[in-house]
Amino acid sequence: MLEQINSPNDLKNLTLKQKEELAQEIRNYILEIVSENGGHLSSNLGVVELTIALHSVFNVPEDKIVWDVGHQTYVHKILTGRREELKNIRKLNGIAGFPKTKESETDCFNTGHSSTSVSAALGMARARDLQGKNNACIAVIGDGALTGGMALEALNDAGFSKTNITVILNDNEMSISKNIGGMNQFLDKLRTKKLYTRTNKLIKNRLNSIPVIGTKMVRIIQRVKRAFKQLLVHGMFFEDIGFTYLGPVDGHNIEKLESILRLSNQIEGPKIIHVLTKKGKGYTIAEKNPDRFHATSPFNIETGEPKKQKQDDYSKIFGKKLVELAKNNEKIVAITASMKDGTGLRTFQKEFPKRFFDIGIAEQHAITMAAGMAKEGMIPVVPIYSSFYQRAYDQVIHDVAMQNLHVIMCVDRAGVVGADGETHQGTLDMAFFRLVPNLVIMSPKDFRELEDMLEYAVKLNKPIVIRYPRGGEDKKTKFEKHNKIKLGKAEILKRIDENLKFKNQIIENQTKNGQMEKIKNKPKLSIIAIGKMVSRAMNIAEKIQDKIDVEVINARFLKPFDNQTIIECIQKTKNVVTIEDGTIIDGLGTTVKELISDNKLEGIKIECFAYPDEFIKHGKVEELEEIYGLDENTIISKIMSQFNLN
Ligand SMILES: Cc1ncc(C[n+]2csc(CCOP(=O)(O)OP(=O)(O)O)c2C)c(N)n1
Repeated sequence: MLEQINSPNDLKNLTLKQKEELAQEIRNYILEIVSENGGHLSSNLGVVELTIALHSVFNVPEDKIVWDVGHQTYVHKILTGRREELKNIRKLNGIAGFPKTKESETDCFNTGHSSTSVSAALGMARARDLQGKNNACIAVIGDGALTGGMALEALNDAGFSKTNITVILNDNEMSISKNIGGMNQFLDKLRTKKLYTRTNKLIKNRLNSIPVIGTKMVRIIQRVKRAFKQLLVHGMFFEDIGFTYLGPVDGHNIEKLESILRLSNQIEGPKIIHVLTKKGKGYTIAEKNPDRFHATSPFNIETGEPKKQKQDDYSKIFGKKLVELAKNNEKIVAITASMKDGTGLRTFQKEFPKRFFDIGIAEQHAITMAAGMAKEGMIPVVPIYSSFYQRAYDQVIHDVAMQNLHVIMCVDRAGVVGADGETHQGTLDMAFFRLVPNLVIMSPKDFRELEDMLEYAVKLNKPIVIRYPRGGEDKKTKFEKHNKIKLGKAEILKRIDENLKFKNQIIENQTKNGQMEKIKNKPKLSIIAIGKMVSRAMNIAEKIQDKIDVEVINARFLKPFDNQTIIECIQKTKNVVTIEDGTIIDGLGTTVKELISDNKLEGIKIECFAYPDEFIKHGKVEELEEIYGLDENTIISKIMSQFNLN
């Protein structure tokens, strides 16, 4: 069946039984691919029937379906002509793991960050109305994403707008972990209202028995239905803010789904369809552990065990150290925006349940709430992925930094993260945080330095950013020395041998024509790096030190920056290279360049290695580093040619 589906049109003539068979084939196909490549599993297994029903009833690309977060679009990609391409999903030059407008016209809007779908679909609906068109505009949003402020802002506007928009609430009671919050409690009331469902069934049967439904009839039904609902569910929030609520409907029953979608098509104005699904549906191991299989590395299908054993990573080290610090300091609290596992807070939650707060996918709220807690004497620690910190930028400025509050903002997944691609790359945080007055910004070179920085941050009564990458330490460099952290002080890891400076050293270098050339005085170079790039700088220094006198400086702090140490180094060597895993704009390189020009340092050559001013595509981190010239070999060869030593 799967082989025959090359576009949504191929779906439209299938019988119900064929669609059910297709659903099973799609599940197996996704399971095979994700177990090989890694990726988002349980959310995709949960929306197979929903996606089939949507594409059976609606016509993309004319009708617009906006997928919130977009991690659950593998089925959509299969049904919209990308079945074969799915084998290379998330790989370099393969299709993306999220919807991309440039990939297919059936992906009507890029997503990746949560809770944007209702705003985007409402925008499209309003554009449609202004242009006199009549296509459907649909947002598919999870109950997790519904905890995000943006989704609630959009519902507020959409309900009032009276325009034709359909919100499909894909309710599996899970965010990545168990969903939380008042909205979840409210949905719980709806989930369990059997009578409510019966009312809907009644209406649906009535509607199904009428071949063409007149608008007047629909209006009457809507009125009756609303009256029923008000009786059955106290404070029917969605209806009260202007939506027609339909459901709940079994999200694994294609027939029921199609009929409720058709019904919604007949109803004017904003509609919300409450669809109940099971995360991981059809793969028992994922059904039992939906959070573990939300996003997974390659695994064995029979056992569910990962193919490669997980190594320690920065998030885990952060979590462990925080628990240790919290044991001795009752003021420490931890806040997560629905990412307790990803950010390493699971043990903290177990050990200190009262001091742990999962506040939903609501980064903005997380930061302002942290500011409130800090104002009243607690020490909030808020690990959020770099790209999701973008959401909370104003809160960092307005609520934390401006009031100079002691909030420890841990920027996890900083730098390039790999397969999740452009929406998830954390290359912008140094640039956008550097602009903010009062912030202290630091980044550790290894696990041990992260622990030291965290310990230091707990004592430092200031707004603090600590950024660290996805994954583990660089195995090639083992740092023996760990100098004490001092505010705004860099660490010199490798010094130029001062004695050698005056020896007229002669080294031999093979030139192209085979002659031996003698070079007097080795050139000198300062390599300044920050965070994970410090170990790269050390590896590079090892490899070039017999041709160049190198010193390596671990900047540690982007702000306050160690102007004095850096100026001293630069003046000695006159040649500088900076290496960072962030954008070229406004990070470490820019800081050093500004230092050179502000202090009118003359005769200095500087080359900055960083990501270009563009959105970084998906692929393995090592592949992307090579493409963007941040790998060891490219940096070495550029340094060599700078000194004509190639
Ligand atoms: C702004 C933002 N914060 C965090 C995330 C990480 N994230 C990806 S999916 C997800 C859970 C989404 O839950 P839900 O919307 O219910 O979808 P489900 O996976 O359950 O289908 C989270 C927290 C994100 N994508 N965007």
